[in-house]
Amino acid sequence: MNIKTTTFIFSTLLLSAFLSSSCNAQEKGLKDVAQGKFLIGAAVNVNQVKGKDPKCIELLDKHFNSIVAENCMKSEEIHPQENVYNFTEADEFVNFGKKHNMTIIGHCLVWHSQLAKWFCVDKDGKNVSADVLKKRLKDHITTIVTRYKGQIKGWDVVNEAIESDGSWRNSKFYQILGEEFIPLAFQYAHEADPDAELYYNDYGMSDKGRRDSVVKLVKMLKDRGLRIDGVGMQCHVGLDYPEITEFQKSVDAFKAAGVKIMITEMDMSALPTINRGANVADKVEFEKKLNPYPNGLPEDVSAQWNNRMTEFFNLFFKNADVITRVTAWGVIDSDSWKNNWPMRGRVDYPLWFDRNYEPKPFVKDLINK
Ligand code: 9MR
Repeated sequence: MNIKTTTFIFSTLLLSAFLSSSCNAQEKGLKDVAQGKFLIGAAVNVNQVKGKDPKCIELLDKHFNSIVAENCMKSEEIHPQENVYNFTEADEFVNFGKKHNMTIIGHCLVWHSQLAKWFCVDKDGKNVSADVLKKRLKDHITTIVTRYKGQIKGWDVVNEAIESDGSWRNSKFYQILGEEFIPLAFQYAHEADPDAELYYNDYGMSDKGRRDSVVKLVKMLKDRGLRIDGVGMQCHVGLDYPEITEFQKSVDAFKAAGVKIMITEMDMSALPTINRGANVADKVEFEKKLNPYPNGLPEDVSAQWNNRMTEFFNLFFKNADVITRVTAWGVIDSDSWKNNWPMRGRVDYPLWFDRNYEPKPFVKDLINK
């Protein structure tokens, strides 16, 4: 072999090694970056589950290893009348998760919002008695959890029962059963599937009042010998709230209370903040000045958004001993509920992938690190 041929073979080998390593780098998804640390989840909607958005499914396969039902398991959808369950979409969701090798999360068994109209009232619209509500809660939880036993890894058992100041939300469940509805819900869920993980899930979890009350709630459930595996920190955040240090304080507090933490509904609005919570009922009228980027996010705002996402992910990785899942509340920007809340018709940029299915810069940075 002459020197020319040797050089040629050597350069070809080098080039193919380079190409294959750069291909591998491109093939890596977020879930690979978080491998061994936490799951990467996404809330999916019925269109995605039905395969109507194939590009979105590609993203799910590449970057995610967990899914949660955005809407189809809420009582209004799955249990619209006392004696009527509608499992079609929830079944499709679970089958989709199994087909795509996802860890499947159920959301949510007890929530004051999107509550089936019949659930807490009698035929005259008056609150039912405590005994009637207990029976309805038990039937609801037992039927749903039993149906998906062994297929759903964990359930958001109770969603959003605590206000920002730490007081109990004055929901119909609370009005009728007091705080007892929470241990009852955890008990019924555990009886229906003893192997399922059980979570309390809420937004605004870095608010001190809510943080302290969630810790008390976890202790109360544990003191009674009930199962609670984790606390879901929804993480619907904005460019100017919450302070990352306050978020860390809540992570520390929940860790000290002896539960796992899941970041369950992450999105970050890039628009001016109107409302710091995530209460679906809080709405305001459309105003043009509060929809400043209808045709795309300016570079400086995008940079600010990506830097702050990186800060959040740094926090997640730093606390990977206790954070077991990080779930985005949707896949691409156009899917997000934030485009319509708290003001209908805004164009927001809150998710990890843009309207063209492209990863945002912070995602690319995480993957190429
Ligand atoms: O993203 C969900 C949106 O499509 C629904 O219209 C709304 C009401 O059911 O719920 C949204 O999801 C909420 C989640 O279930 C609980 N935490 C707050 C989320 C955003 O509102």
